Amino acid sequence: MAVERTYLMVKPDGVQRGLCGEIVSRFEKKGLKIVAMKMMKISKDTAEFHYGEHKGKKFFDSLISYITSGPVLAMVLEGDNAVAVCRNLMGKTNPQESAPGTIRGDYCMVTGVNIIHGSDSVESAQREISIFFRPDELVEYKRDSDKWIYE
Ligand code: D4T
Repeated sequence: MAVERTYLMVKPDGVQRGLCGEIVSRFEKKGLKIVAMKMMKISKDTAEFHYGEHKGKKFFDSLISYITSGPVLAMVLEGDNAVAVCRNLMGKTNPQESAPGTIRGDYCMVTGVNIIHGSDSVESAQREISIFFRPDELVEYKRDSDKWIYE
């Protein structure tokens, strides 16, 4: 097993549309373990740092105003190969290319308002978790159902 942690965030459109429960439920039902979760409003500085790799691109300003436009639901999920598993559950960045059955495939229409963020590598996950959570907010616990989820 390659147990990983990944950073997921229901974006402001998902919160406003009342889809937090539905989205969290999909990850839970799949078998991912919730290690941390909180509602927060992201400051402009933090948003620009988080999305630093996109600075200078034409969509950067609208991306920052969108992600800071309302509260987000931030979470850390853990599981075998969690980064890739969560990206698969989310679907492609462009919701019109996301497969039905994925979160973006089922719940949104355009890239600029695409409902959820998820880390794209283990390195990004470590960076993003440290931006949004203090170490003491990550909860260590044994989950009894793991023996029914993993061989
Ligand atoms: P995030 O980071 O939000 O999970 O999205 P992805 O990992 O799936 O995609 P990304 O980093 O390439 O893009 C980050 C963010 O920018 C928005 N975006 C992206 C946009 O508004 N227009 C665009 O052309 C692209 C490529 C959507 C997600």
